[in-house]
Order: sequence, then C-alpha cells, then structure tokens
Amino acid sequence: MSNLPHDSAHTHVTGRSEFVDDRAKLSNELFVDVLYSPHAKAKIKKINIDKALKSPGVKGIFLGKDFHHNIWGTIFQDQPLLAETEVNFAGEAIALIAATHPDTAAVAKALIEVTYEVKPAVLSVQDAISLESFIAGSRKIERGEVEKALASAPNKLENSLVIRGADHFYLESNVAIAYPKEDGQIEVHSSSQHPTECQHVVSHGLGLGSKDVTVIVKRMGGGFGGKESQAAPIAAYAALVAQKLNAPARIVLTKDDDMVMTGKRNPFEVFYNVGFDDNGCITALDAKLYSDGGAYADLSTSIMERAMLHSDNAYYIPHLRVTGQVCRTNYHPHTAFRGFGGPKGVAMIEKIVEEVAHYLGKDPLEIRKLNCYTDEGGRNITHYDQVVENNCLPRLLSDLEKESNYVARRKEIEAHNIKALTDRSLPLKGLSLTPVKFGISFTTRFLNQANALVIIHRDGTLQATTGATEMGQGVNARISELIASELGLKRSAVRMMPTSTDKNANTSPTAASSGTDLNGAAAILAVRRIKMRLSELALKLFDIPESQWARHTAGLGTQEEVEVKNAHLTNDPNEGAEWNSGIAEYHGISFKDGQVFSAKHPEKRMTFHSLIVEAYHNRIALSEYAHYKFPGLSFNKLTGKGTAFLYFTQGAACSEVSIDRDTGEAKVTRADIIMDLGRPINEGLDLGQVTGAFIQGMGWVTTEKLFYKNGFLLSHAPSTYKIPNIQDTPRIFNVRLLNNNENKPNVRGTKAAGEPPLLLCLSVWTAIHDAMKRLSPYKLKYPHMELPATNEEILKAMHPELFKKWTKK
Ligand code: MTE
Ligand code: QUE
Ligand code: MOS
Repeated sequence: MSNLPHDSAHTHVTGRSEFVDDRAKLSNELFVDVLYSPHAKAKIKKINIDKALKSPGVKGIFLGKDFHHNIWGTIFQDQPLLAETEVNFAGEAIALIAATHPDTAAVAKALIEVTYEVKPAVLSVQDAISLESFIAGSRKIERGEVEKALASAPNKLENSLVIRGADHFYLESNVAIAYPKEDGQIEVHSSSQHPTECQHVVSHGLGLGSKDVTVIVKRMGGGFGGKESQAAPIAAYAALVAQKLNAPARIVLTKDDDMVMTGKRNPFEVFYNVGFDDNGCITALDAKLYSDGGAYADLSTSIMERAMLHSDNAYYIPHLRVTGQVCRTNYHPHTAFRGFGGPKGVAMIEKIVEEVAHYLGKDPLEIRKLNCYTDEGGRNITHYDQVVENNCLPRLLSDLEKESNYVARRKEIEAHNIKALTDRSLPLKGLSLTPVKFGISFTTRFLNQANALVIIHRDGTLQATTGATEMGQGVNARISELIASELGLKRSAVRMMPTSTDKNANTSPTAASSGTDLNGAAAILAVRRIKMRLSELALKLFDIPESQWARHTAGLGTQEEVEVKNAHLTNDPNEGAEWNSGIAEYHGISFKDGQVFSAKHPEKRMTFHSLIVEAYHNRIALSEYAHYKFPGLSFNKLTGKGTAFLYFTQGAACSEVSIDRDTGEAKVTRADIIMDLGRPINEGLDLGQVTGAFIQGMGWVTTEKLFYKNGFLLSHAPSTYKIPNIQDTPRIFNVRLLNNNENKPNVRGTKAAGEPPLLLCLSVWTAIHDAMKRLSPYKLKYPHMELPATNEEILKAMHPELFKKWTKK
C-alpha cells in the first residue's frame, strides 16, 4: 500500500493538465453549437434554417436527417441523435450549427425558426403512473412469503418517500473534438466514461465501420456517471460536422446548456409496507419502487435493478419483495450517477429503520444492529440469494459507535434539544449512524470484462493502456502502481496513456466502481506474462558470463540466444500468485527496487534496465495484452436470483447536524466514517474518494434541488443550484479505513471505493429527521420529509401550519 499523490496532482494544480478543450485550435477548425427544444413535449411542424445559413461565418447547419442512422441508446436504441418530428424533453437537441466562431454560431442559432405544436407533457412520477407511461416492464425480486409475514407481524407501517434527482456538476461540461482523417476516418477526442460507446454511436450515426472511428479519452474533468452514456451523442455531433464539412469540429457545451440538456440522477418515488416485532426486528418488507426515467430509456432500467438489489442495504429481511418500474416522463433522460440505483434503495430502507425505531421509541442504532446481516443463524443471505461473504457490517457498526462516542453524544443531544424546545435561539441537533453495503460488479454480466496493453521500452520505462478512463478518481495512479509493483519499480516508471479504442476495444464504461478491479486485473495479467519471460531469462543469464550476453555478442553473430518460453495465455487470474496475496514470482526470481535477483542467491542480480536490454537482444517480447473477467457471477435477471456481485464494499458513517430554527439550514457539524476498502492500493486516493463521495452525497440530501418550469430546468447554473462548498464540509471530519485482509476474490485484496461512500450521506439525511423528531408534532408521527431535506423542506416540517397555503393537496 502506498500513499503517493494522484498522478496528475502537480499538473492539475499548476494548470498544465490537458482537457479536451485545451487542445490547440487548428486553422480550419469549426465550432459547433446545438439548438434544443424549449418545450417538454411538442410536435415539430417545421424547421426553417434559410436565414441562419446566410448568417456570416456559418459553414453548415445539420438536422436529424443528416445522420446515416439518427438513433442511439445504451441499453435500448430508442433515442434520436437530433429530434426530427417531435421533441420529448426540454433540452432535446434539434439542430447543429457549424461556424467559424462560437459567437457567430450563437447568432445563427437564434435565426433558426422551429414551429412547434406544444403537447401536454408528463411531468411527474405520479402522472406517469396514472397514465401508465412506462419504460420497459416491471421487475420483481422476491424471497419468502411476504403477504403472510406482513399479516402476522405484530407491528406494521405503510408509507412512501419522494427522492429527487441531482445534477452531476462535473467541472468540465460535455465536450468533443472530431478530426477528419484520410480515407473517411474520424478521430474523436471526447470527455467520456465510455469511449467504446462513443465509437459505436459515432460509427453507427455516420454510417462508418468501427474500424474507421477512433475515440480517445485522455481524462475528464469529472464524470460521476453523467458521462457514461450521454457523452456519446455529443461526440456524434462533432463527428457529423467533421465528416460533412471535412474540417475539425469542436463542441463545448456551456454549463447552462449542459445542465439543461443532460439527464440527472433518477428521481424515485417508493411505497412500502413493513412488518416488525416489538424489538424492532424487521420480518417483512413489501416495496414498490418507481423511478422517473425521463423521455428515453438511457440506463434507467439498470439503475432500477441496482436500487432493487440494494433495498436491503445492511439488513437481513427474511420476507422481502421489491418491485421496480421505470416511468417515462418528459424530462431529460435520467442517467447513471455515483451509486447508480444504490442510494435510492438504501434511502428507503434507512428511512424505514428510522421509522421503526421512532414507532417503538428506540434508538435507531439499536434497530440497525438488531437487523444487521450476521454470519449466524443463516442471516447472511440477501433477497437475491447471494451470501454476504466477508461481512464486516456488525464490526463497522460497533467500532463506529465507540469511535464516534455515539452513546455519550446521544445523551448530550437529547439534553440540548430539551433546552432548545423552550429556547428558540438554540439550534436543533440530530445524530444518526448509517451503514452501507454496496455490491461491486455490473449487474449486467457481460460488462464485467476488461483488457489491457502493457509495453516495456528498452530504457526500462513502461507505457500501459486499458479501457479505463480517468475522471479524477485516480484509476491511472492505481493501475500504474499495480503494474510497477509487479516489476519492483517506482510508479513513476509507468505512464498510463490516453484511453483509445484502437488499443483497447470492446471495453465497458468506467463505471460501477469497478474501473481498477477490472482493468487493473487485466493489466496485472499482462505484466505477469512479461514477468514470466523475464524471470526465465534472468534465471538463465545468471549462469552465463556477462561477456557472453547477447548485447555484447549479437552484433558479431556469435552468441546463442537464450530461448524463453512464451508465457501461456491462460485467463487464470491466479497465474503464479494468489490474487489476494500480492506480487507474483516465477522461477525463484525477485523484482525489487529496480533490481532483479535470485531469491535464494541474492548476490546473483542485475538491474531491471539491464534485464530489459538483454531481453530485447534475445528477441523476447516486451509487450503484452491481456483480458480479464470477474469470476463466479451468476445473477439471473429473469428470476432475480444469484450471485450478482464479486464482493461487497462496506462502511458506516455517523453524522451530527445542527438546524437553524429561523432558516431551516442544516449544518453537518461532525462526521465520522469507517470504510472497509479491503487492502487499499493507495490509501490517500481512497480517503479522497471517501471524503469526496460523502460530501457530494451531502449535497444530494440537503441543498441540491432541481427546479423545473413546465419541464424546463430553471436551476441550470451554480447561482441557482447549490452544491456543497468548503464551508459546508463538517468541521470535525474523521475518516479512517478498516484493516481487512480478507477480500479474496478481488485483485490484491482491494475493494472498490468510487461509489460506496456516497451512500453514507444518508446518515446526514436521517440525522435531520432525528433532530425534527424532538418537535411536538412528531412525538407520535414520524417527520416525513422529501430527499433532499432542503432548508425549505425543513422549515415546512418545523412549521407545517405556515406552509399549508403553499402545499398542494
Ligand atoms: N471521482 C472523481 N474525482 N471524479 C469522478 O467523476 N466518478 C465516480 C467515482 N469517483 C468520479 C469519482 C463514479 S460514478 C464511479 S463509477 C467511479 O469513480 C469510477 O471509477 P473507478 O471504477 O475507477 O473507481
Ligand atoms: C452498475 C452500473 C452499470 C450497470 C449495472 C450496474 C452501468 C451500465 C450498465 C449497462 C447495462 C446494460 C447495457 C449497457 C450498460 O449496467 O454503468 O451497455 O447494455 O452502463 O449494476 O454502473
Ligand atoms: Mo458511476 S455512476 O457507475 O459512473
């Protein structure tokens, strides 16, 4: 384990990191602007581009008909690249304007005349349900006898929860530059988590073979799921202009346009019936999940599936039925966002736990511990029949209870809130501790594969590429560290090169937190094959006087070459080493600190560089390519049963909030987090992911609220959309990693860190409820609030009578 800085830290902070729009402008380059619909639903009766075409500096205007295939979609191909006859959301692209300058493009855009016939739009999950406006069918995952268990439960609660969306708010908006190359080829530089998807959408859209489209992703200025599917049409827009006008074409969305055009985290509405005994042991749960998919399918069905698979979170619920239905509305197609469906499923069950505790007058932590998955009594099997291996949850709960000083603080807060009831100048305080268990793997099995290419140059430095894309999470730092460590080199000896579809094809999106797990494993397999050959060579060289080595003699043609077997290309991840126990060793040869030596006779040694030079002169291949897939996945989407995940990343957070009585503002005054990330590759990067994800999640559950008017997003800039800033972070913020050496299935015993800690933000949301519980209206009734619990939402809960006249129904 290391603690090296992010490989781009120094170029980021000095402004020298290259993002797509930093690429120098070519002299004939064109700028592409997008005209989109202001209406959520309308028929397009006419598009008149005549005036716009005559505008100075305009080189072309393109419509849906200009694409070879005007259709795309990640799971279902249901979405036009450019709307032709109808628009189904406000922000849906209709026309592309190619001009010599962004300003001239904007002038021309205003001259395009679109005649709409505005239609009634579906603008809520409720409306979609009553109109049966759905995307794909309803899904169900079920265990036990839910009806019976509910009927016989001593206590029952029935309720619902509204969960709203959130914008990804990556710093770099969607962007692409397409270069026309000889013989009809196109090269696209994109800010995408999924270059292969961009390649496919571009080639299909333009009527080219994939062989003629290369998509390159050097890095993103953040993705967070927002650039998993939705970067692809942007790439296609640039590519279309480049193809039609035979000139480089650059499209750079403004923040406002990006926010209006692209989908967000899916809003959800969930309905549940829960049965529990007098101790608070949950015996039955019947949950119905509805999500707002927006106008097109995008990834919403997979997101729903993950929500259903996370409706248990950390709890064993013997009789559990969860159904899921994606609704079709007239909002931008909602999409992947850190956690995918997980946060929605977990929000529901954590709210249920809080309600059960409130109903029984118990501390919610007691209910959590009581229902937590344990290895005893068969209470370690999920509703989809996967065994929870390496279960750290009980330990996380009890460790964090101690470390956060939960019991004492609970008492203090109780005493404080009693004072606050009579002294309104005091804030209300709340405390909550929530766990997370997040399954690592794509639930779509075929996506759980990756490939890597590793190259050793003759000076002993390396380049590597995989299908993984760098979005700030540090996947390049981690993979280069894995490669370097196998060869006993410093990380700085390995350069990760831009992700490119001409080197790594048929890749999956860098998503589901599995970027390092999948691509890092492929990279290790590749480097181990080279290492196998190098080890055999070293073993043989140690018995040959150096004067006879090929580098000295080969020029004269006098020396026999050392023959080395080509490492057999199996797909066994354990090739030569326990996956979990670290570095592989072959032929008793060790690689350490830039040296290669016999483990038994360490005096027999040479430098790594020297070995590489010798390998070259003996005509030994110094590059390798490998493919890797997660083993053991058996989830069946039809039955909703099986091993869906390679393992679970787990964690727990304890948050304290302080609520201003006049403004409803909730401040997180303290947060304590323990995360189980197995055996980290780079602890600093992992702590960064945990901290960042938690704060990003805090925004979702507190201040980030999307305001729409007739389906058009009004809050499309930081002035109206409030993400957390540095003052919003907890003043006391203790984050540590659990020491866990037992994650056998994954590369080096690590656990993915990207998404799981986001779900810990729910402790903030439940802590806000915890504070509200002290107020008189909520002695018996649970203080139901939406997610996010914005200042307004909290004020409304504090003073329901004052808000009556503004509240519908
Ligand atoms: N961290 C940063 N800095 N920027 C990002 O865009 N995306 C998150 C997470 N951490 C993201 C991030 C999401 S949604 C995922 S799925 C993972 O990173 C993807 O990368 P990984 O699989 O390499 O962890
Ligand atoms: C988590 C994810 C994804 C997922 C499933 C998860 C994801 C994703 C897909 C997906 C599914 C079907 C497809 C496809 C992608 O599934 O990011 O192209 O045909 O893209 O559990 O993050
Ligand atoms: Mo992350 S939501 O899987 O890109």
